[in-house]
Amino acid sequence: MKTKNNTSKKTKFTSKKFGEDFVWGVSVAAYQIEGAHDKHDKSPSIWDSFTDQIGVIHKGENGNTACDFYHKYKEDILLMKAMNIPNFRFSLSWSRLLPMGTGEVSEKGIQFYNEVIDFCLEQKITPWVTLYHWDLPQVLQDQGGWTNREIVSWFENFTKVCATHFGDRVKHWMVLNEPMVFTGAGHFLGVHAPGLKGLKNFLPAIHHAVLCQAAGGKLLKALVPNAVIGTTFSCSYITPIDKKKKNVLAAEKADALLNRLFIEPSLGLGYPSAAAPVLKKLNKYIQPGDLEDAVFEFDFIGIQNYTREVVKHSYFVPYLSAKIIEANKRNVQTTVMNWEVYPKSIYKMIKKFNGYEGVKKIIITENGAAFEDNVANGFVNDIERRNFFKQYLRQVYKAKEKGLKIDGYFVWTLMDNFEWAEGYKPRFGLVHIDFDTQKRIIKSSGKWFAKFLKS
Ligand code: PNW
Repeated sequence: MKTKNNTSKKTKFTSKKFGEDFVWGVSVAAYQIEGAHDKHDKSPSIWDSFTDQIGVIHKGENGNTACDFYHKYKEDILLMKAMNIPNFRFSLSWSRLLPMGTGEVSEKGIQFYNEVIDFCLEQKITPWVTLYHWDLPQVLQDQGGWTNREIVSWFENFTKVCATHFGDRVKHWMVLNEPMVFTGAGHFLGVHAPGLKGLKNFLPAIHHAVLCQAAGGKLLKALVPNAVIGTTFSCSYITPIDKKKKNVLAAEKADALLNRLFIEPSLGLGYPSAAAPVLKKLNKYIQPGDLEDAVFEFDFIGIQNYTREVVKHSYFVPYLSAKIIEANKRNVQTTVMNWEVYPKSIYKMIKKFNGYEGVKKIIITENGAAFEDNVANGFVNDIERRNFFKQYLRQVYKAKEKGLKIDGYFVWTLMDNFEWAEGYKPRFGLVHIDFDTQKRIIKSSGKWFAKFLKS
């Protein structure tokens, strides 16, 4: 018995195994947690307007109050502290800082983020700031938003405001959160704000996001001394349903769109239009010099992985002739999002991004899972989520052991929050929130993570 215990102790899987320099943290986003949607000077963002529409969000929910982080940020930062979490990734609400989108800065907005940043630093938690996590000011949407090339100068102005007000204390920055999701879901499928559809919205939004990604990076570099600058990408391991040539080609197309579209122009590789010919239509929006301007040497790339996708050829999907086979049709373990639990996906993605010569560091800036949680006697025993983290982290460790670049891992997410079109149904948090009382309970996954980090 004794020897058995000793050996299991020796091989215990903890954060130590990843080395001293490995970065650990949790991620959140402004609209998903802050609430206070019209407090002080804040103007509506596209998510405020989108959630006002009927029939677009699960149960008609919205982020008006969300986790009330605006008022409860101290409690939440102390919860992080209690869980031994050393890094906190959050985003800035553009319409809180610049209610008119451009022009005059809101002092109240600046004050709120100053307080959050200062309280993090007091607690020895390092702030990692995402400039844009999907909540464009509605006033800018009224002028075309991401489809208007003017967005580049609006975004530069916003970046300048953030860099000059917070850059003295914030050294870790990410320019965009998952441009594929806000362009694809927001400007092609119409299921996220601003609810636009079709190539005429999708293509210009893609190109302008690519320009902003680099423009934001360059400005941060110029304005923030010693800044560590990244940007983040969603990514999923893509496999064809079988080895038939048409399905393999369909999978390559999906890979080009979902995994390569936004990183490759930043590395000077242009758009992956050979694999996804529909992207040739981007030429209409590309002006001379744009592909050079799209290049920026990021200090790190943030990759956000949850699942894999299985793809097959389909004549019925316009432009792509490829379709994703939903997880609930494949007889696999799924989450509340109907995403397959597939731990190897994170390893495959680390490997894929290691394949780009220009990528200097790779940090997992999001990974997590939504399961149904039950509160019993004040406890949430979320075994599935704990197992999810253990399995995915084993794969991250495998990448590290094999000598691949992998420099950090952030959990999505600190606490249950507003999950976009799915409302409050999917719970991704390490901390449970009762949205009626705003009471917080650290789940058993949160306690497990705290131990994993401390030991
Ligand atoms: C990310 N997909 O979105 C976002 O950055 C978060 O704000 C969000 O809450 C979290 O993941 C969980 O959904 C994604 O279809 C949206 O693969 C869609 C996908 C992945 C991530």
